[in-house]
Amino acid sequence: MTSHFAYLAVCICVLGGFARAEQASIGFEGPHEGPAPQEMQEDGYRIVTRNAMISTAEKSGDGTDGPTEIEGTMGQRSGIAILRDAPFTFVSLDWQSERGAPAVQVEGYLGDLMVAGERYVADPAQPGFTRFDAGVLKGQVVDRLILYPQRDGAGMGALDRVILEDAPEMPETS
Ligand SMILES: [Ca+2]
Repeated sequence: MTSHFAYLAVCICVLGGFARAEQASIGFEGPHEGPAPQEMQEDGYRIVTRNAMISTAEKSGDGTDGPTEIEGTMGQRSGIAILRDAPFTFVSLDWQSERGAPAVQVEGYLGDLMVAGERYVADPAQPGFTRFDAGVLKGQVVDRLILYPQRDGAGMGALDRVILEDAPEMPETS
């Protein structure tokens, strides 16, 4: 019996070593309605916020990864940083218009270097969240992502379900 268990353990380790890069979905779940905590944790990532608000199902939350969503603070420049020591890539985010055609700016960094940035605009005619796939940031290895969700007189948006993936062991040098 013991040897069988040992064999099984070896198989699991080998399979784990060849497993596909794992994805995480950041859903901003846990905090209560109101100002977002300055720092929170989810799926092994640190989330650091500035001027951000949590909206829950009790109010307007209708998120795509759990009922809670995150938004900017009305009329202020808001920032949401998602980071961890192990590098990762940005896959997609869900963004919706609550008024107007709000933009969310996404910037990816590796160390002090900004790798790339892109901007998504939610269509006011589209009800609910729209999934926006990474464009120039697709496949780019980063260790920090900073999101700037718009919420002002010109456009109000809500953010949820930020999908991140483990970076490949050997980054491509194309
Ligand atoms: Ca959520």
